Amino acid sequence: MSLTPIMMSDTPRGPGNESGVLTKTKAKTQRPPMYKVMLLNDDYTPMEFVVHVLERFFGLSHAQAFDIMLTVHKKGLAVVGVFSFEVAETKVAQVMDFSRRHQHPLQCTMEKE
Ligand code: TYC
Repeated sequence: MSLTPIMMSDTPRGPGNESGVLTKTKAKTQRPPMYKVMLLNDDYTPMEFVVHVLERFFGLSHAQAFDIMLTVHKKGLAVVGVFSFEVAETKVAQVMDFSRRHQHPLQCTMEKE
């Protein structure tokens, strides 16, 4: 017959638990960091091209795309969407590649939220 040691399995181990005060550990769930994808204004990219980019790569309606394009035109930049790192990186690369292939200087960047 073997003796099984009694474990206080709900009491956090390590220093600082000798007081007789019971403490609970809470496993905190971590949300992944999110990234804002932004479009920047310039003087050369045609408005219709920007609207097309917003429809094509961000799934926006024509009206939503037009509104965001106008915000960028007037304010200098706007957040187009918020995504995980990988998705944001892909959107930025797609916009930059598409713009360059059409010889427009449109800039798209990402920033941690
Ligand atoms: N300012 C540009 C023009 O007058 C239009 C434009 C809008 C360019 C948004 C870039 O991200 C942009 N043709």
